[in-house]
Order: sequence, then C-alpha cells, then structure tokens
Amino acid sequence: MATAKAAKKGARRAPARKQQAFDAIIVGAGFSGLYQLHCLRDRLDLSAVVLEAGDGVGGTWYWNLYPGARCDSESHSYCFTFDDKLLSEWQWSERYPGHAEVRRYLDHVADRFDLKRSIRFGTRVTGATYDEAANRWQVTTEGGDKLTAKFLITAVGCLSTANVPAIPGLHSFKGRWVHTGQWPHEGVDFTGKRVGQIGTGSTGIQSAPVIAETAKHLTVFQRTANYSVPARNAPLTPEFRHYLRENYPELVRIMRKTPNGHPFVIERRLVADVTPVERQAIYEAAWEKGGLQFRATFHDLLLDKAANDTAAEFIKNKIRTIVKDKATAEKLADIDHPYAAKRPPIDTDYFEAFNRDNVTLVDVRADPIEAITPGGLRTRSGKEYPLDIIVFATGFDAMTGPLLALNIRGREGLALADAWKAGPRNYLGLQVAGFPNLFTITGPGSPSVLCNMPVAIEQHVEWITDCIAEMRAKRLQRIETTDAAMDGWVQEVNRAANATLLPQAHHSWYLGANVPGKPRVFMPYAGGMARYRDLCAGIAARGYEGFVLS
Ligand code: N01
Repeated sequence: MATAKAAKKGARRAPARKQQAFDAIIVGAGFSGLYQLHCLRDRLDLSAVVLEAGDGVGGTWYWNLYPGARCDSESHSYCFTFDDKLLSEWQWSERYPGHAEVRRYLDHVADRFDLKRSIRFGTRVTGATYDEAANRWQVTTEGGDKLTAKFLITAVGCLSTANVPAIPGLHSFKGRWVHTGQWPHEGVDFTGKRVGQIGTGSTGIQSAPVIAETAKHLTVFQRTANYSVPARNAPLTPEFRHYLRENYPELVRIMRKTPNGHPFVIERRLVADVTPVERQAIYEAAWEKGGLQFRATFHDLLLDKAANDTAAEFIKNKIRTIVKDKATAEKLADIDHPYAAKRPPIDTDYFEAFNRDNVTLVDVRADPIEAITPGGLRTRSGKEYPLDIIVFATGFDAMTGPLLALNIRGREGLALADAWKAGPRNYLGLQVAGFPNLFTITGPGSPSVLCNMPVAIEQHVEWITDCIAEMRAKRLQRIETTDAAMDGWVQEVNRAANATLLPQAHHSWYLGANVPGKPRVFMPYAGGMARYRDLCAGIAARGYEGFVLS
C-alpha cells in the first residue's frame, strides 16, 4: 500500500514524457495549421503535432484584436469549404466577420475535429534544423523542448510578424504604446486619452474610427494616403442565409475558379467599353454595395493605368465629398499610387471620422516623424504632439518575416535567411531547394495575400497532403525542389506581377518596401489563384515536376 502510494506520488512529481518524435510538425494554429493537422492526422493517419506560440487557436486572429479588426472577405467565403456539414452548420452573424467571431469559428473547427489534443499552445518555435543523416527535422522551442519529424510544415501565415518602426526615443516614451498586431487580450482603454495612431493601411483605416469614439483626441499620422471603399457591414438577413443554403455549391465553385478566391466574378468588360456616364453609374453602384467587389467592376482596373485612373479619381472625389475640412480632404485624397496596387482597404466611417472635432490628420510625408519623446511625438519641423497612447498600425514584416523568425536551417546548416538574402526564392511558394521535406503553406511566391486566404490555404494544404500520401504509397522518404525549378518560378512570379499595376506602389509591403533593408522583391504570385491551382495540379500529375523525390 505504502509503496503504491509512493509510486503514485513519484508519478505525480515526474510529468509524463511528452511525445517528441512525429511524422510531421506543423507550426501555427490558424486556418492553415488546423486544416493541415486534420488532413495529416485524420485522413492519412500520420502522427502530427501543431506548435503554436499563442494560448489559443486563431493564428493572425489570435493577435490582431485591435479596435475595429474585421475581415474584408465576406464571412460566407472566409471559412473552410472542405466539409459540407461544417459549412452548413456554422452561422455567421454579419457580412464581414469581426476578429472575435473568426476566433470563435476557428475554435469551433478545432473542437469539432478534436484538434486541440494535438496542439501545443504557448510553444514558440525558436529553431528548425534538417538532419541529413536521419532525414528528419529537429525543432526547438522557447521552452527548451526538442522535437523531431520527417516533415516540417510552416503554417505561420503571411502577416504575423509585427513591424514596429525604429523611431528614435520610443524607449523614453512615458505613456503606453501598442502595435495593432500584438494587441493586448484585455484591451486598451482610450477613454479621456490623447491617442496618436501611426499608419493608415487596412489596419489603421479600421482602427481610427473606433478609437475616436472613446479617445479624448486622436491624431492620425499619415505617411501615404490610401484609397478605401465602404465595407457596408451589416447583420446577415434570413433571406441571405436562405440564399447561401441554396447556393453554396455554386459559390464554392466560383471561389475556386476566380483569380482572387472571392465569391464574386470579376467583370469581363473594360473601362473603355462603357461611356463615362455608364462608368460613373457602375462605380456609384459598387460604392453603395461596398466591399472588395469595387475592384471587380472592370477587368482592366489592375492592368491598365488609364483604366485605373478612372477608379482612382472616383474614390478621390468621394473623399473630397465626405471630408468637410478642405485641407484635410486634400491630404487624404493626395494618393500617389494606382487604386488597389497596394492592398485596397475597406472601411466603416474612416473618412467620416475626420469630421469629428476630436480627430486630426497629420501629414508625416510633408513633415516626417523625427522622434518619440517622453511626452509624445516630434516631427522634423519641431512640432510636438503630446500623447498618452501611441498606436502603431504600422503593419508587418510580411510573408518572409514569419518564416525567417523560425530560424530554419537546411542541408549543411544553410540558413533560410542566407538562402533568401536577396529576397525569397522558392518553387510554387511551397518549397526551397536545400530544405528537403519542408513545406511552406502560403509562402512567398504563392497567391496567398492576393487571394481570399482560406481558399488559398485549402488548396496548399490539400496539395501537400496528396503529395505526402503519394510519397507514402511509393515508399519515398524525401521531396526537394531544385534550383532550376526555383529559377523558373521566380521568373513566373515576376512575369505575373509585371503584367499588372501592382509593382507600381513602390512603398507596398507586397514588395517588402515597408521594412528598412528588406530586399525589394514582389512576393505574392499575381497570376491568379485559379491559374496557380491548375499549375500545381499539373505539376503533381506529371510526377511532381520540378521536385526530386527519393
Ligand atoms: O499594414 P500596412 P496594415 N512612419 O503595411 C505606415 C491585412 N489586413 O497592418 O504606406 C509613418 O498596409 C505605412 O505608411 P507607408 C491586409 O492584407 C487585412 O495596415 O509605408 N508611417 C502604412 O500607412 C493588409 O494590407 C485586414 O508610407 C509608417 C501603415 O503604417 C495587411 O494586413 C485588416 C511608418 C502600414 O500599413 C497589412 O495592413 C487589416 C513610419 N515609420 C490588415 N511605418 C482586413 O481583412 C509604417 N508606416 C480588413
């Protein structure tokens, strides 16, 4: 009896050893990681684990809790489509899902497929090294865990490494500062505070109107003026829900067939096909409808500068109409790039917010931010802005940042950071030569951020799953792309980008231009999701052309 008791006590003291060797390690528990886990564990019956830095599922949505955070894909398309039951049982409440609802959805998915038992939360990956002799990846974590797996699959998203600009004096600031991409889960109380927001991208455009509702004063520091179209968010009506139930198969078909993965079709007509009066009516209708569909009004908006100018001018005029103060309106409408060449935001009362007495716009292109001071912020002209809270809506080290943060080393210790010194080089956005059995879901060079993300993610995850299944069926141990395949793909990525106006936004994060010192390379694949899907399918059908399997 005594011995049994002691044994029990001892068992309690020594924690059960966690499994450390797997067929696959997946990094990240957002959309990609959850689905990849389900595919490998439940469809292929592999041993798989997800390592997730956050304490819950959600990926980018676990961290981006800033005021107003909401998706710009419509809710009925911002979800998984692989399971009909899941699709029909989940009910979204609004046209666009807010951050909390996306987390609830992903939590539901994780519970429904019993995924959480295979996820290690609060586990940040600090390194991943390929052991050539063993043909296994060795993964280390911040907590000191060492795990190994044959396959390493990154599901870290494209926009998860917060970019806090190195403005001198930040450490001296006596108030509080926060980055929107690392928002505190307990929230931030702006009541009675003087708030400064740096950044007017999709995030800043969403957060400013909401912060202004409670702040004593909000100063928005704008470096590059931005287009935005009203989102027109609203609760989903019973009629729309009925429409969805009746039409989901068709909507899913459209999402998989359109270049951007959204449930609407891009018009075939060109701007020049209609008269100026007709064009104005088309833009007006799209403005009233709201959302990213504005971009789909004409086929050539992203292909022809003259066509684009008509949309740009329409939006600039809207800004001038909405914003009452003429000088502020001109600063907001002084946009230097083609419409949608940077990711086009959609908003709820962004421009309207500048009509409030407690909101001011400061043009920091004309008068750049020089320093953060103990009491606020100073611009080059010497003007001081006293602040209690600074909100950095300054974006992300996009696409490559989350991958490089994992400190990945391939054959002969080659660091991914060195392999990508001059910018990301890979094949299909999925694999890098010298890094066998590593798959990067929505990596640079894939459509990812130019597509409705869940659509891009499902395609990548299913392609990777099929590839691993085929390797297993043929008893193959290793898959690795080649330098030649990467060269060809980099050419294709550049060709696709250069066929559009996208590279004309010189300061865009698509080009890495928002992070000082980052190589200027157009990162996402602009050839369209449908074309990309066909390319990937063809490559697999031809025996994984461009990969060496052994
Ligand atoms: O980041 P951004 P974001 N001094 O890089 C400014 C997705 N997203 O978080 O343009 C002054 O676009 C910078 O100025 P400039 C979506 O894909 C989606 O807003 O570099 N300003 C810019 O104004 C999106 O594109 C949703 O001159 C500085 C801003 O900060 C992506 O995330 C919502 C500065 C950064 O804009 C990133 O959006 C939110 C400095 N030193 C985000 N440094 C939806 O689905 C940077 N800036 C709706």
